[in-house]
Amino acid sequence: MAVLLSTKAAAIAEWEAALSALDPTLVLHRHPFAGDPAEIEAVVMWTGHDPADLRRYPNLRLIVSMGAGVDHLLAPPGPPPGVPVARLVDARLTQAMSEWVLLNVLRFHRQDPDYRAQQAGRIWRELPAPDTARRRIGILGLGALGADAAGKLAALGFPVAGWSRRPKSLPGIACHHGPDGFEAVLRQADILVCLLPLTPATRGILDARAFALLPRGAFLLNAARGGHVAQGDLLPALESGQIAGAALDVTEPEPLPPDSPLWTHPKVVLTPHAASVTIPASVAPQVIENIRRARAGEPILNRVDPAAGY
Ligand code: NDP
Ligand code: OXD
Repeated sequence: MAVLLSTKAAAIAEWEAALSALDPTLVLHRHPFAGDPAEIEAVVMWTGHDPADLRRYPNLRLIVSMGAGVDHLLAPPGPPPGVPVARLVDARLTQAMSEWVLLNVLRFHRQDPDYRAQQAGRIWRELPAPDTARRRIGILGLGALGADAAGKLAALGFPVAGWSRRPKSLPGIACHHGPDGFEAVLRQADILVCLLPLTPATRGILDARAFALLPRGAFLLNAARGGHVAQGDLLPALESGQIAGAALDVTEPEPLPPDSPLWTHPKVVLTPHAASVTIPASVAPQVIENIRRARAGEPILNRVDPAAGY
């Protein structure tokens, strides 16, 4: 029985090395697999792999995402019914995302775009000093990533409110949930951070209505998925000043097309889906453990609920 790996050409050798180092007996194949489909018992995959391909393997017992997100593998027709899907929860993935969030919260909080513009014009002028205790942060998604970022921002002294699907309690964070909670978080978010999974319930959630709920001149950070932002609503919100600046790590589509106005927009900071990149050696132990569990019929770690979409 074998494991099928499916990711970018540049990353596949690193995945093979990380998994083989922990279990040299593991038989690994690369996608696309031309052998007998009955051989494949687990698929470890990233984007670019058509989920319909998962139906080809009659002995499949486990599907693993190579990232925290699973929208790519839950896309229609979805995984074969009954086959467990696992995602990654990893300390290094979490740490890297919190670094990206802190970098961009501080960038806007400390008026870095304005100071860079002043520098370009050789202008030596002090702007009004920012007040951390009054810069309210809203975090959409209080899961592995959102909860960590929220805690680190609160530790810096920012007032932090967060939003989840189900009720939640996190020390030092004003936790909200459900539709009323969404509005409550947005109404007071001077800086809004999106760390939601992309599901049918969250696609397009950052639209003109949501932007209008924000305090005028709010900043937006999106490191979740490009599909959370309603295409066409962001630019007008930036142009009107309702949103004063945006840091985007994700777009739809990716890569961002060369003619997108976001590339050169003075209020937009872009990174190429690089906020938090999976390190195969760091996550290999949980992947190997899940393969062992799938073989033994034991509960899978970080199992995804396909009905909830994450
Ligand atoms: P988790 O599953 O741990 O957390 C998801 C959070 O979102 C939970 O708090 C969940 O609520 C909440 N949520 C889900 N649906 C809704 C909804 N309909 N309404 C309100 N809240 C909702 O995910 P992670 O924190 O690990 O990752 C989040 C996302 O970040 C990933 O799905 C991925 O898309 C993105 N990501 C991006 C990376 C990058 O480099 N740009 C890297 C890694 C991840 P509840 O707590 O109630 O379940
Ligand atoms: C992930 C990602 O979901 O890198 O892990 O986007």
